Amino acid sequence: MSFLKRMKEKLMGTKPEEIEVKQTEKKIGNQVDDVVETTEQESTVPSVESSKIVEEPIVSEQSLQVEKLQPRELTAVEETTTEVVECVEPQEEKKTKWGFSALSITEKFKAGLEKTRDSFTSKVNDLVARYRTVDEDFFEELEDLLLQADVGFETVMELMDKLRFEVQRQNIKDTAGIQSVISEKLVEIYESNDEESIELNIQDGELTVILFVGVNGVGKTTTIGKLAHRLKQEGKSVILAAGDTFRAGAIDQLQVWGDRVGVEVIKQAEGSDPAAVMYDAIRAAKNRGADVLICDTAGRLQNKVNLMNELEKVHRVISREIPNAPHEVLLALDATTGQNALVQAQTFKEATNVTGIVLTKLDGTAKGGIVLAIRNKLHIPVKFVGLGEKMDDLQPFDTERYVYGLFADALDQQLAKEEESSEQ
Ligand SMILES: Nc1nc2c(ncn2[C@@H]2O[C@H](COP(=O)(O)OP(=O)(O)OP(=O)(O)O)[C@@H](O)[C@H]2O)c(=O)[nH]1
Ligand SMILES: [Mg+2]
Repeated sequence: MSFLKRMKEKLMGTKPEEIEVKQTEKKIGNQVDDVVETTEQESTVPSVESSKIVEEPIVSEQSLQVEKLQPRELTAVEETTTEVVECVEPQEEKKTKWGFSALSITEKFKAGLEKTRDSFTSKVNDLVARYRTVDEDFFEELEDLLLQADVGFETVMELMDKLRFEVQRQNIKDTAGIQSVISEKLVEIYESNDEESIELNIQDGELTVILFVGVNGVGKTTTIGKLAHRLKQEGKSVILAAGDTFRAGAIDQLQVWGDRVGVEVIKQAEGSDPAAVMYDAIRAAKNRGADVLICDTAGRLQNKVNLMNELEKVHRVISREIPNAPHEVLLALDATTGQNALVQAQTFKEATNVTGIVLTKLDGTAKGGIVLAIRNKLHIPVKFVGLGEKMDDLQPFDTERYVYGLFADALDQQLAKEEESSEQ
């Protein structure tokens, strides 16, 4: 079977783990009701905008925007809620374990990668149209395009070697259809590097602690809200810990997400010790018999020594209460910062034991190739990607869906051609 047919089957088909969810449909339905109720209470949620920004030294413009963006986000919740209801009801046979249809997740990747597709893929398409036959000049130009999309030097070199080999092996002369060969090789490269699972390390019957780290403005708090929503949809009880006691408004921002998703937020006054918040939160989570505790942290500790000290202290308090915790340390990286994200990752990797990466704002960059560079350079699995600002815009990273998102239209066309010629 051709690569495209296999891919189509995988993306559209009902996989075994997707069937499981049908049994929990009722639960998902109830939880959607919960979300609706939460939305109705939204007007009582304190607006983060009203909290003063007192901080001076490292307030970036980007983080100020976070506060300004709040009112717009609140309106988006209503849309999100409607969308969830729509997804849950009509397409039951395609339900995945997340409660969305298999097809709609693929479409989310496609929509989230639109900017990358518009820039990178359209250039590949132009190249294909200009060259027609595969030769060394074509390969060189393709190599440049891949480097511009932030795919990363090593990955590009590996891909080019594989492409040259495949073109020779299959005696491919025509550039038309090369997108499918590139896609196949990208999947191969990504999966061969995939030493660790992207599954969250969720403890069975015990409290799981997930710690979020990352510099300011990358999307930690937003991702925590989205992840809480996702876990709640899976039937887990979730508690949030407001460990960013440093930035003005950070606690309220997490509380807004807590109210929106319908989960409790454990917090203390601004300026208090984050380790003390973690201690309280673990106690509360244990008392309530919660399944997952997700901890927010401050993103302002640019200084490596401060960062190490603070993370070490938070870590110590958490593992004193639960020996194997935190079970996940997720590093949020902003895809729009390109190569800078790789530098940040390196710093955090030295400061703490990062177990996974959440690559946020993939929808906001034309250089979505960064996913591949991160995987290849850091050897830390990208566990989730942020494909938008809404509650259900956080998706587990999926190589096929990602690659499909990169080349969607070209692959659709090629598949249609393949299917047509196999019918004849
Ligand atoms: N388009 C898009 N925007 C996102 C995504 N994730 C987060 N954002 C936006 O990024 C901005 C910053 O997000 P926050 O969650 O406040 O970031 P943070 O890392 O908690 O920031 P600090 O608390 O300042 O350290 C917000 O406006 C979010 O809505 C995403 O996947 N896509
Ligand atoms: Mg935050």
